[in-house]
Amino acid sequence: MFDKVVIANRGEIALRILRACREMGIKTVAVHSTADRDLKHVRLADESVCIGPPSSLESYLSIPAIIAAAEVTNAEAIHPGYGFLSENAEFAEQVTSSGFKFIGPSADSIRTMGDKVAAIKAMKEAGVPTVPGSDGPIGDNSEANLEMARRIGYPIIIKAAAGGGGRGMRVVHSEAALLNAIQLTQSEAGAAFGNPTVYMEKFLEKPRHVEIQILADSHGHAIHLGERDCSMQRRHQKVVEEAPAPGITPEQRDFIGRRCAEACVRMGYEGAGTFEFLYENGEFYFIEMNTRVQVEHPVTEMVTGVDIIREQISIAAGNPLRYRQDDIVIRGHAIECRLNAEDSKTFMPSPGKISLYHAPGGPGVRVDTHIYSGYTVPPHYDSMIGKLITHGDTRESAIARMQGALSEIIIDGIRTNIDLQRDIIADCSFQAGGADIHYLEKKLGLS
Ligand code: MV4
Repeated sequence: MFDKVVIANRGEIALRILRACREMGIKTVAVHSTADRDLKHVRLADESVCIGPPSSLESYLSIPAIIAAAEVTNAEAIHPGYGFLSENAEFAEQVTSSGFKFIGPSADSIRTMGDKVAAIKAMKEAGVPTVPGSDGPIGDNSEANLEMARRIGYPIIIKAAAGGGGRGMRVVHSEAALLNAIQLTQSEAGAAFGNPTVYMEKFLEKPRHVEIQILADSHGHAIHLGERDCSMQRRHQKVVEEAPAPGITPEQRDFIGRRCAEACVRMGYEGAGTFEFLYENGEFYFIEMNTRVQVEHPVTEMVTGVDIIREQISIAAGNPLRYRQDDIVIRGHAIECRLNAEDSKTFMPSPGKISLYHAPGGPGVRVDTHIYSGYTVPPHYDSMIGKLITHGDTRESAIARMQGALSEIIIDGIRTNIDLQRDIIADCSFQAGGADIHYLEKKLGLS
């Protein structure tokens, strides 16, 4: 096992990684900006290195600063967390060529999945169901493009190959709008990503976002940990996630999960990963793969008992997976509410000093957060300040525990989205389960 790991991230995920390292007997190095000296994990880490000014570009996104921190502390491996450099193939490559282990998949895997056209091609070859579409980049033959859209059927969606996570897409409802939409999306993609390649898919109008968590080791073994439903979102930011996804049968889970695990083995994928699907009328359609650990990983941990961060580290150290597929049993139900330092109604960020924090607790309540009374939320980074996760034998029990936790929690001094979360968990459609990806935005538009 590694002797020492650099945690190349901040906030709650840095603390989560530190906790996994501590349990594994691994020493930790916290790297932080000048705005983050008071982060909880910086205090708890064995060592800390200030890597730059508040601006992410000069700190958490600075490849040389992070590699230098690994060098001066004699660390063996670097965990990128999520966001920042976690899906940057160049970073993975430089970490490796500098003699450190990148805790994540190979640079090649990251690069392939970053190209959505290449990712979809790999999935089709592996037998993972995809959205009917162009099955490759759109060319410059207008007649052929019109014919392709006609065959797929309107509405269609044009997506940038280098996009993802909601960036670089355009829905087209009629033939009259197609050619212009292709051109526009191409030039936007060229400007935003330096790659004008676009592709076409059937636009699914009321899908749910259901994703499969996988783990794959460096010995050709891969397993899936079931699915999460992340449909409750606003502007491509997830707000509430849960596992398992309401209404998914064990047979469906087994079928789609095994396809994903098999795809990992085929591609030589190593580490944790998430296959994102749109789910509509009982069918799964692959859209993207994430090659990092995700914010919402705790709901999967709560229903499987698998420590995903621990497995990431163990896999990177070259160990075989400690689980076979038959060892994985989905037990009960888990829900996660993201806690953001933002106004519950306007969604404006609300950094500042937390004058008072009282954590909720009790059976089946997990709080992943770095905040404490007296902590100041800096204005320079994402507004997520933590996650409230509840687990119960049934979905109803997980909901009841979430309502209890949301009524107990106190965060004073800044504005938070706790009122919004109370509202969502009490919502009839949320309670019924299975709301689609547009539900929350519609609800907010009305209220
Ligand atoms: C789609 C779609 C409907 N049909 N693709 C948005 C984020 C990116 N990951 C893919 N996205 C979508 N792709 C087809 N063929 C609808 C969305 C979409 C969406 C997907 C997941 C979660 C929230 C979403 C919000 C709006 C649109």
